[in-house]
Amino acid sequence: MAKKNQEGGKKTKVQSNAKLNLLAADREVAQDELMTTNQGTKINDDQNSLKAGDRGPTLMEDFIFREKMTHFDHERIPERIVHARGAGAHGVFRLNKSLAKYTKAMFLTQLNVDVPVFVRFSTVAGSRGSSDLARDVRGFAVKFYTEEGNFDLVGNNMPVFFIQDAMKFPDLVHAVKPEPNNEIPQAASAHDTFWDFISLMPESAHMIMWAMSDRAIPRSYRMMEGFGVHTFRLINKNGEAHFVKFHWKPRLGVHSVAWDEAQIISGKDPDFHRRDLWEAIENGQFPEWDFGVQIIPEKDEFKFEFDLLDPTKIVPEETVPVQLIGTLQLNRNPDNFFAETEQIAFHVGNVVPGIDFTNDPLMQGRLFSYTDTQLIRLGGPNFHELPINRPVNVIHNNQRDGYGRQQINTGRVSYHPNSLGGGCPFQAKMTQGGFKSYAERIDASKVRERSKSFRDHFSQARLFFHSQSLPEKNHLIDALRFELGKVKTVAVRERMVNILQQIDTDLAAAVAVGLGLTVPKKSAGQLNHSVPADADPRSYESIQYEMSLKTSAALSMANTIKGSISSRKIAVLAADGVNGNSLSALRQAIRKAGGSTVIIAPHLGAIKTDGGEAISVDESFLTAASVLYDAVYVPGGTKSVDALTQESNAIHFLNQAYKHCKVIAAESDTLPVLQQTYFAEGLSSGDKLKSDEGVLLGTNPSKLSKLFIAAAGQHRFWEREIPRKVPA
Ligand code: HDE
Repeated sequence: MAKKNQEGGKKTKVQSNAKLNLLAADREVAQDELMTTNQGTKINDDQNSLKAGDRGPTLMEDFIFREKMTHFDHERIPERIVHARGAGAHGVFRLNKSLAKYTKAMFLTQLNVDVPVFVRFSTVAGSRGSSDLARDVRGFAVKFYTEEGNFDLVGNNMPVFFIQDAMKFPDLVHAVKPEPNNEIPQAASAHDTFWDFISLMPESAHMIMWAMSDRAIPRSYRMMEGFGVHTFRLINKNGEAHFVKFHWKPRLGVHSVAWDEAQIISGKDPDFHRRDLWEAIENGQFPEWDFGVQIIPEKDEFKFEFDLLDPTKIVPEETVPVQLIGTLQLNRNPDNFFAETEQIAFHVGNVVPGIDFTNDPLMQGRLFSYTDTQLIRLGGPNFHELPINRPVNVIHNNQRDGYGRQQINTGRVSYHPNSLGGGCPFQAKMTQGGFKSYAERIDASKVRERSKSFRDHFSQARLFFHSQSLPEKNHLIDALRFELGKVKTVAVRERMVNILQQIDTDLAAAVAVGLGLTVPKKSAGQLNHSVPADADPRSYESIQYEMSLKTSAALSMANTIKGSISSRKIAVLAADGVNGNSLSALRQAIRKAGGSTVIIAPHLGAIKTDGGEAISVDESFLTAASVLYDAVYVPGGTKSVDALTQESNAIHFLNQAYKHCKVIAAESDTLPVLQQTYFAEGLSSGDKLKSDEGVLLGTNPSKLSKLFIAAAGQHRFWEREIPRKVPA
């Protein structure tokens, strides 16, 4: 098991190749094999069913046809009720700072051990075939196959949730899903039932800020943060507990697309995120995240202005810093989407010794829901035997039988205690790694209540809004105007404006203007709208705190990691006669910086450079669209410039890239092309585009490509939108 780490010379313990390559034994690789039925009978003709005469009826006895058709008829399983649309990948987790002081979990204490993981990213509301780019929360679920059993961190890309008690989850999901009479709209929260519910749930105010922010339209799964959301517990060897919040921090930073762009991508490439993850891994550009923890001693439980058990609250990073303790790398695509990504079954209750739960009422409900959902989705109690769900350690217990049982248990003993089976399997003592629940003391009356400490609904929503940059605030306001604009019931819009007013008056006013509403006067801590007759008034009176923290830098994507174009896709617009020297220098520079270029031309096949070299074309203007790329470069060359000037799709491409605040660089002889765009109309040679460092015009191609790469590393120039002159 122990092997020398070649690079560092350090001893690296690896969980054996067989374990890392989790599914190796179950992967079928067809190699010169003959076709058989599921019973092993070799098939001689897979083209024709058995008939009474070549023009006669098909015969019932055709077991080959019947087996094939029956299997096909049963190929679909129920999709997940939420998070149906997703994509996943295999990888490894490696710890670089031991948490032994806080937990006995081996995977959080043993350094340099490669723990296999499978990660599934998802949207929440849409069906399995819906677009990746819906405005939605993203699931970020990680299964750690540790030596002590599976630990599932079933998180999201947003650190809080809409509701505080699991009892409300079916209502939330019914409200956001397509409306049941006509099943419209697909994968969208912009409709009456969702906002009706939200407008009556002040506790969702904080989550709404996140869901209406650009976090809900990520550029890539690889550029999202992940959060465990709930407060968990870590338990150390001495049985001492600490509270913990889990975080994933993407090495590529947190980046998003524009809402208009997201909607176009949904049509041009609804698999955009799935494809992006797949291609990055195939290209060896393995996505990576740092794993972080916020640790809080038990004695500090009541030190905060909010309740640690309330899943609509964050613990600000300024209050409790995130310690980075390990890395996650995704490095292998699944072999089979269904067998792995579809059949993986996560469960918040899959924990290992050293990790335990808290009384967060949302978490408590999840502890029931996940197994329950797998039973119907995966057809019985043996879903843990599916290769993707099996732990890497061996399992022994007295559970038997059930649909689809794989394991062949031997012997006659399936009970405990027993003497006939020698007492096996034995219960594990704590010294042998047996799981023992944290003995939290509980002395309380049985009540259907929510703690008063859960009643502050707006102060963290305000903290989030105030922490956003100006472009981010504008996007959030636009998103609310869009979503509520799609709501037809005026009373619902009005109620939402009232909720927003509790968060921030300017925010409420800006949204109200877009909806043609006036903002009523604010009355402290009370919503101005009527609540349902049978409502519990306590849900509607919010105890208003002013958080001592006014802004948190960690909440704004403007402060994220920037500066690299690693794995970014650069569109190069070219035609016959393109300047071959500058094109090849550009491509080399971009490759060196970790990005890739896609040549987009008026036709597929190849184009000839001014020096006669044939360059193969990746996409035509018909198959490509500006929204699918991170930045655009237009190399010079007289003939190419002439052709692009005539190509209206090339002009549209540039206009759209500009609208979405992307970096555009053009060599100076391409001026006639730029002059056709709305943003550089009237530009004459020698002019510089005013006040926008994201649009570059240059005479010296090598200098220009350097400036271009540096600018593209900034991702977007959102400030471009601030004068609000960018057309819709
Ligand atoms: Fe889930 N959730 N959830 N959820 N959830 C499911 O489990 C549920 C919640 C999350 O890629 C379901 O296997 C309840 C919070 C992810 O397979 C279901 C409540 C968070 C995934 C379920 C919540 C999540 C799910 C549907 C409120 C972030 C996809 C299919 C009490 C911390 C995992 C399934 C994957 C999936 C129930 C709230 C994350 C029905 C009852 C909060 C990432 O069991």
